[in-house]
Amino acid sequence: FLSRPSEIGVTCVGFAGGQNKAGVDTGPTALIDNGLLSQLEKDLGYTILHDGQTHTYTSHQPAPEDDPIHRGMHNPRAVSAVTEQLEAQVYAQAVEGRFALTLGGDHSIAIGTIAGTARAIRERLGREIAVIWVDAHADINTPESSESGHVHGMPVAFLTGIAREDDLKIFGWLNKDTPTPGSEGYDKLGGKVKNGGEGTSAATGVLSTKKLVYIGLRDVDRGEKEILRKFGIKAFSMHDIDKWGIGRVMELALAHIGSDTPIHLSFDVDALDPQWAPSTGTPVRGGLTLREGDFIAECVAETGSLVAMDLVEVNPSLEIMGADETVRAGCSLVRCALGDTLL
Ligand code: B3U
Ligand code: MN
Ligand code: MN
Repeated sequence: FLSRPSEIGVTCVGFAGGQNKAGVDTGPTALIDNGLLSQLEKDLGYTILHDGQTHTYTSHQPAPEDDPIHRGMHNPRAVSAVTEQLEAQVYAQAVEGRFALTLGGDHSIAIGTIAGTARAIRERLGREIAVIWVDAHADINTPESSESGHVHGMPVAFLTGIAREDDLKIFGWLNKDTPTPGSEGYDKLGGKVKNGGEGTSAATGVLSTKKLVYIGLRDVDRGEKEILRKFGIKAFSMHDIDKWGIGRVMELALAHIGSDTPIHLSFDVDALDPQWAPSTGTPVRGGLTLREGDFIAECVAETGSLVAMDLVEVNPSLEIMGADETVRAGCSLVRCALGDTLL
């Protein structure tokens, strides 16, 4: 139902405000300097559409003194403004039938990329997207469950509507079109209330909790585990990968999504073991090998249903010795997702 896109629309996001370590904003430049776009163009034959910029959205961001902590979140208005701009950019790529590739930046930017892909695919194909979230972390904290206040640990909660905000300047723009929790027929999380009874534990957001699959988890907060259980979200941890092998895990993950569903792959480079990707803000040992990471990307490419990808959390200023390795690993993941290693 989808033809292989011949064009890739690239968006580079130099944003670090979803966490507290400088340098992740230079991730896109490092990936491009390593030859990523020319590889996609020359070796894989794609047409690349890129404005040549790494966007910082500076003019859209409030001054720090105008962006106080809200519900424990750091820089909430800055993250909201950046992701709102990014949503429109990714939408504009995907609605034209281009593969939307976004290079980050910290993982808070996925609020914009996934919302943009979801809107474009709904409009272009009348379909809901599925998301494969590859990460050491679940990034599904609500502002209240988060211990850090870093929004890069919350994007999935806002996308699914598990976390909500009415203030348009603080992610309220995301759920303009979805029901307000607590309104008639909906419970406090926005879940549909059955004949006045209990909520169905289905939140309403731009992404359904049923169309989300995690791979690579190994550092999940207590509050996040509760959320995963409550909403019955499909997750393959490192334990599952050890037990079943990455081959079986990918079969199960893709079976959960179902064939012919447009897929957005959101890949946090910290899913890889620090042995292969040390230059990232929150490395966690016991992760994916480089081959397992590439294999995930290859399997998703093989479905022919991949419409968008994020590669995030490459921070070349951390572990300088390992920065090259991390950048090379990132480039490899993107190439694999675009079919490089398929014969
Ligand atoms: N779960 C923790 C840690 C974390 C999330 N994402 C990253 N780290 N990269 C949090 O801050 O919410
Ligand atoms: Mn992440
Ligand atoms: Mn992570």
